[in-house]
Amino acid sequence: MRSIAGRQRLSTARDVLAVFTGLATASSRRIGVFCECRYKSTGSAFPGKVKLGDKTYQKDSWFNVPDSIATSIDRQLHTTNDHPISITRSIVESKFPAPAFKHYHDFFPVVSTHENFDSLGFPADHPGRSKTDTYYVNETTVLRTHTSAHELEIFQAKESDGYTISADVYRRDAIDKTHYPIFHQMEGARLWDREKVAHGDIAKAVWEDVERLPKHHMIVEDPNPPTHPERNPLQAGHAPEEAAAIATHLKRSLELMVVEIFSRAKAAAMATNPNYHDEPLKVRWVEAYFPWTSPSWELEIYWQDQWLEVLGSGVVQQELLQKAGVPSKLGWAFGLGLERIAMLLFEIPDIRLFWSQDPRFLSQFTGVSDDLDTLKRFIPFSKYPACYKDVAFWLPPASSSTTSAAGGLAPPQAFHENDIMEIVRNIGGDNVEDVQLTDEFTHPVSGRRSLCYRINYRSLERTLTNEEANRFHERVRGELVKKMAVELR
Ligand code: FA5
Ligand code: MG
Repeated sequence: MRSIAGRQRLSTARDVLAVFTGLATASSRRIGVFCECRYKSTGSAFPGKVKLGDKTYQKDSWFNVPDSIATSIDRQLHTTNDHPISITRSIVESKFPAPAFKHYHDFFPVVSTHENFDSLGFPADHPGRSKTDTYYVNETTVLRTHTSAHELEIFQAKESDGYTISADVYRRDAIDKTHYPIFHQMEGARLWDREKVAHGDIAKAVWEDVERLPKHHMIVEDPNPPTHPERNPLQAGHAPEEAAAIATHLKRSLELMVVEIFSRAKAAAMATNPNYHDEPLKVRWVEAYFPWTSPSWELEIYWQDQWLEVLGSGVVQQELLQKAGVPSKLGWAFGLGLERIAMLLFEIPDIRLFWSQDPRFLSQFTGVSDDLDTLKRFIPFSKYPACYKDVAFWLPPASSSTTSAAGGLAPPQAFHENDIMEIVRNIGGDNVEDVQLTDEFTHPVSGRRSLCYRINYRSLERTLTNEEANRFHERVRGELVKKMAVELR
């Protein structure tokens, strides 16, 4: 496991990949080096230009955006009428109402490394910057990996006390039912100005706003102290009662959002089954770390037998607000995964479904954008058979250490599991449900490592024949040899 050094615990092994844990390690630096020299994307070859949306960019040797990603930029699911991502966005936005909150939807996904990383205080060697985790257009231009890329400019614009931004974001990531290389986030923030609140008393002003928020009866596990000197420090310049008030406002606001989602989910379930009996909700706050917030937390919800992380959040670093030219303001920010919330709301079992153009999927949401009260739970149209195929290989001697979604570490030329994920995605597309490491082994004499991955080929829309799955699998095996120099076993 990549060391998380007590800063953050992770709900699922996959979330260890979360690139924003802020813990740069020696290994992660090496991952970047490995990828630069060893891994080539299947996107159009460098040099030249690439068209993304309606803009054209100069590529360089950093370019690693596959065609399947480039061509999905135009989809904009978060603003597509009657799409479950857009419906979920509207419901979440309704809990952050105007005039305190302004809602932004149309920030373009190609941003500078300064916006995505530097402006937020990501260290130069942060793993999130590596080509194994991020899609680069060129050395200084990326597909944003999170909506926080726009925090600085919105704070600078000073258009409102609070805002939400919803947008498509891009990450090279694991393949499973809750991770997808394009997904949608909603960022939110709320600031208070020392120069505008009565007597400069931020804590009092925030507590008054907390009192104005509705109460709820959801049970939330939150054993965390408001701040912790090592794990979740109070910022210099913040009084403990200010941080505590801001944290309470942040957590209550987000809990009310969760209550809204689950009330709507329950109403939808009862509309089809009046005897529907829901399980008690399990929700918890856990300490986290982001370079631009402190203290920080993530919110997790127990779903389908595991803790699902739905958002990251915290008290905004004063340094960021100073950079934005608003040093007298203090407040909170969060970023949530809209797919994860939509999966809870509609009971959508697999994240790939959001990209489906199948009328059996899309027609289930017709009319809901105009009347959210007509929302119904998703009814799966079919479950087609799984087709499991294994691929086992020796890593090349120089990269017999791995680093992976689940951590792991890495002398020179480690390979990264995300490179495998991308090869599989580029070949199998949405016909791949899941890719899991099932076995690993180090030869006692040679020290070489062998890995075995199990790929589940399963379409959401039809039964794949064994021949089709075999064809995908043969190509995957070939590309692993060609691009990663593995020796198949
Ligand atoms: C962030 O992206 C931070 N920008 C959130 C933040 C904003 C923190 C503002 C503080 C202040 P994280 O990497 O944990 O954090 O992602 C946020 C959420 O995006 C996750 O909780 C999860 O719900 C969702 N998410 C992350 N990766 C994926 C993925 N591959 N597929 C679908 N959803 C994902
Ligand atoms: Mg996270």
